[in-house]
Amino acid sequence: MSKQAPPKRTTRFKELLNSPELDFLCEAHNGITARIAEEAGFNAIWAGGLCMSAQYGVRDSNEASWTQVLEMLEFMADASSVPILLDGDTGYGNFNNVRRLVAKLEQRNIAAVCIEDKLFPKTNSFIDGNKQELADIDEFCSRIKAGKDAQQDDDFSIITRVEAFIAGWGLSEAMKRAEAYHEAGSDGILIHSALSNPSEVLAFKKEWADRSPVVIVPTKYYATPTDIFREAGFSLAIWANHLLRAGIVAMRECAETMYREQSLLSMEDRIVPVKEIFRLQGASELQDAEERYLPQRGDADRVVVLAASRGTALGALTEDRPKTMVEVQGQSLLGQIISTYNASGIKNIMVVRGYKSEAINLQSINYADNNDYADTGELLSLQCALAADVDDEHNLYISFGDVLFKRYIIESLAEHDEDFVIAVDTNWQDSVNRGRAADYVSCSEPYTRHAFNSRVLLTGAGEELDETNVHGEWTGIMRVSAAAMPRLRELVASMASDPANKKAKLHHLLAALTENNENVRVVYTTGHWLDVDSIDDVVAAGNFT
Ligand code: SPV
Ligand code: MG
Repeated sequence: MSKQAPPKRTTRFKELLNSPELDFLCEAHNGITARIAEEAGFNAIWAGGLCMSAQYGVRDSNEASWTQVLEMLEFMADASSVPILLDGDTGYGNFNNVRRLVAKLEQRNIAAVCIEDKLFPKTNSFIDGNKQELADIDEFCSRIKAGKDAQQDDDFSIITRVEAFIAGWGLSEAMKRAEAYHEAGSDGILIHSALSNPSEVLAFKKEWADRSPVVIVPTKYYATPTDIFREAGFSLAIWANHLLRAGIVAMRECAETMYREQSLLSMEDRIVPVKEIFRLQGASELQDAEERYLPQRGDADRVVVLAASRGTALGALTEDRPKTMVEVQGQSLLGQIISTYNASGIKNIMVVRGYKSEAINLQSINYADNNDYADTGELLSLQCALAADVDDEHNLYISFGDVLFKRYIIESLAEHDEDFVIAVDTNWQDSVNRGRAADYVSCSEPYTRHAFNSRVLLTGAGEELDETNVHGEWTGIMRVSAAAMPRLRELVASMASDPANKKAKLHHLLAALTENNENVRVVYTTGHWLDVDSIDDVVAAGNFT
């Protein structure tokens, strides 16, 4: 079924104007106030000249050009979906200016315009109103006719504003003018008054009866009960400047408080959070669109770096800091690991701390603490991270805090969009020759040139694998797809619940994955990484560039 488009804004405004019920327009003067007015429930917006000029910091005397007004209207129409009635002042000139104005308003999705029977440049009605000169009736009628002739959309409305009372004239002048404007094609009369009671507008409405809809702006006679307007049969009441006036109170109080207190503290609970600004701007729509349209890059990936252990073999170097904070070439191992991930576009990093956790204090990364680090192994540290902030919506890289590697390794893992991918060094004999503990692995195929193209899978892992079965040494770097995260989480939890696994290492996890029939894809590399286990390794790390 095709979605039915809502009626046009021009049509909705015309209906509001012509309906027998009293309806209300709220002032707005920019995009965000238009949205606030609409969210409050108003069915239409008054783009008032007073407030639009004030938000530009100028007077309501046509100091802002009409194209500057138009520019702001475009933002208001984009930020809202209700009809907007522009306060078009005098029409910014003669008949010719009005017809161009109407054409431009239609292009900007503005539903209606109100023009007042004064001369350009106008002055606000509440500044020496009775000194203001009214337009010649015939000349003003030519503005109305030209505007009506210019409109392309039959439902666009032109309201004409009678300023006779403002300028000190009586009811008969107001009636004479309203009659002429009605005759010229006006869709409704806005009868304005500067009195603090509604006597003028009520007298006019009584005399005018229902010849056409009548609109009022009760700024000065604000104390009049709304039912009086309703009973008199007015069509629309405009609350013409109240968002701006409310904003001035709030902004002034905020500015004065911050200035006086030289602190933000006491204001924070009295203002909206920044995320409310984002909501009003529609930020979430952009985030959704980014997911739809932008290629999903590494910034959607996350990293857990396991760095809870001390690294006793490094002796005095780790007396006051864990191994991961030992500096090589002026930067800690952890700092170098983070830089490598960052260089691949991955910035969402969590470090699991344990020994001397306070010494790991790098900025802009998340932390999980394994307080039982002395009695637990890598598997339980990983579980700490999974229980903390690591979600199941991103791919996850797992790294050790003492393994340096080249960006190339991350990128080669990222090329394989399988659930589990590990980087395996073909040069495993080196560790055997040096008699060091290493995470040996056996694979479905040994490394050959041919294996470069085939899908090699992990078949076993451990420190004690039979040499005849060994095909490589795991670098400690692993990538888990977002889809596989719930399975990883479940496996880690079930292993961790067995007290026998308290000190389990990640090669135990690799072995368990294969036993669970998970396909763990092996990417063979040669070199490009360094496991810092001894003082010699620290020296070697100094040459690792
Ligand atoms: C406006 O809001 O700009 C108006 C109404 O024209 S008044 O300020 O009362 O003239
Ligand atoms: Mg105005």
